[in-house]
Amino acid sequence: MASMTGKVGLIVGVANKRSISWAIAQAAAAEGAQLVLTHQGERLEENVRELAATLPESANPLLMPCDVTSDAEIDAVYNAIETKYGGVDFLVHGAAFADREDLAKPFYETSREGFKKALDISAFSLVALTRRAVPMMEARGGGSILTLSYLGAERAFTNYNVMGVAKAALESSVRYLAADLGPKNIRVNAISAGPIKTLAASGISGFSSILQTYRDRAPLRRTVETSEVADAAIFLLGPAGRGVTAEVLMVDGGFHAVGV
Ligand code: NAD
Ligand code: 0WE
Repeated sequence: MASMTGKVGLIVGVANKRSISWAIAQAAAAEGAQLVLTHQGERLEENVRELAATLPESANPLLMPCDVTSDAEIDAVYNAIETKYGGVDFLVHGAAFADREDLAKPFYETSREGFKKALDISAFSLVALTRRAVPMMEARGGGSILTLSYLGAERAFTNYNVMGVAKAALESSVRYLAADLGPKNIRVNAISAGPIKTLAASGISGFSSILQTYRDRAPLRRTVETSEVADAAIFLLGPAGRGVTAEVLMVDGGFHAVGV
């Protein structure tokens, strides 16, 4: 039987067909999960509606707007989940944002507002989404929470800047949430993915050369695809990952492990 049959998942961070969260949604649906997909504002609603229509019927998707900076929108998502499905079993957090100017100038020039915004959207939102999921997951005997990170949390990459600081906070949040929620059988993990040309990578100056560096140096001598991140996500979200929590799983072709 499919490994996620009867499970309900909330997936935050689908923008278009190239989104890592979309690959995870497709993989979870293929494993029999029912899905709630959120989109950031009306701008992305049509995109996500068209994508949701391509999911297998068993996914029975619910679409909701959710700007993760809004407690009211987050509350509305969980209220709708309670009404339609009675609860949630897993959460995929794939939202990240920093002002573009903060990804183009030296990190020491980051403004207070830019820092706050990047940390709010890219790190605190995991805490805000988890907080509301906990009672429902607990009532169902446990749950699994997954977020997406990047090696810039651990190393200083040119131009990644405040996003690296936000990813460091995100990865630390994974460990603290895992420590809190383990006794409730709720697991919390991250995947640190290698660079992939998604919307969040568009217009990043030098992104092509970052991709090429991974092709040149990663042990697998290539970059990773969203479907490969999704397969690792299914492991962490599903029954095969039942012994794993507080982990940051590198899905980057091994790039993180090598030096010069
Ligand atoms: P993407 O642009 O498809 O996804 C980013 C998502 O964040 C979008 O859906 C966007 O709508 C959402 N978002 C931004 N601000 C938001 C807000 N205020 N409220 C709600 N949603 C908001 O790009 P992606 O590459 O699939 O990114 C998904 C995750 O993967 C991000 O956390 C990113 O940091 C991480 N990641 C990406 C790469 C890469 O190279 N593409 C590598 C490692 C990790
Ligand atoms: O997490 C990311 C990107 C996140 C991101 C992207 C954007 C572009 C558009 C956050 N905020 C914004 N704001 C925008 O206005 N990645 C892991 C991909 C990425 O982004 C980089 C990278 C890599 C890798 C930026 C600089 C250097 C490397």
